[in-house]
Amino acid sequence: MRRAVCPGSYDPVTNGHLDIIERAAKLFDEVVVAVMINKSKKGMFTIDERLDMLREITAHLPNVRVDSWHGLLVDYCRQHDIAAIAKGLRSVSDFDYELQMAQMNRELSGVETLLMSNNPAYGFVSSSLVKEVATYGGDVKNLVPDVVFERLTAKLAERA
Ligand code: COD
Repeated sequence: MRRAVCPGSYDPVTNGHLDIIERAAKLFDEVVVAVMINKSKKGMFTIDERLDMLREITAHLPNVRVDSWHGLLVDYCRQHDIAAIAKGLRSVSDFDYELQMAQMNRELSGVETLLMSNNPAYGFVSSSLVKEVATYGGDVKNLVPDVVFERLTAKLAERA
């Protein structure tokens, strides 16, 4: 079975992420969307909230499952017999960092990285910009799945 992982912080998942997940699901028999836990980075959404949103928006993809992991991505790949990491590339600055991580992960474990060109419609979309724009009252409805928009709106209302 050909398995891939789509790793990320997903704080929160955006339409750009979803596009990459859907495309990876067409290429591999099984895709795991892995929320990588970084304890030194306090996110807006808890890990459970991120997982819930990811489960909801990938419910239409039968070969996609959602998980979380604390530690090295390559250790997750080893434990789950995953041979490839699938990611999206938005820009040259993404490329520099993604290439470095791809080479490190290959050196550590032999796991290959597939870098997919992003959908230009979402080239400017990142979780951090979505949060910043929404925090100051900007409209991000078209940039995130509906469930994320609802949760983001509720979270910001709670904080106000
Ligand atoms: N369009 C297309 N792709 C996108 C878009 C978009 N609009 N936005 C994001 N993406 C893709 C990018 O490929 C990105 O890599 C991925 O989605 C996840 O994005 P984020 O922002 O949710 O997550 P990041 O960038 O914080 O994730 C970094 C990781 C958590 C993947 C990385 O730090 C990691 O692997 N950490 C685990 C610890 C580890 O193994 N470290 C050593 C690495 S060599």
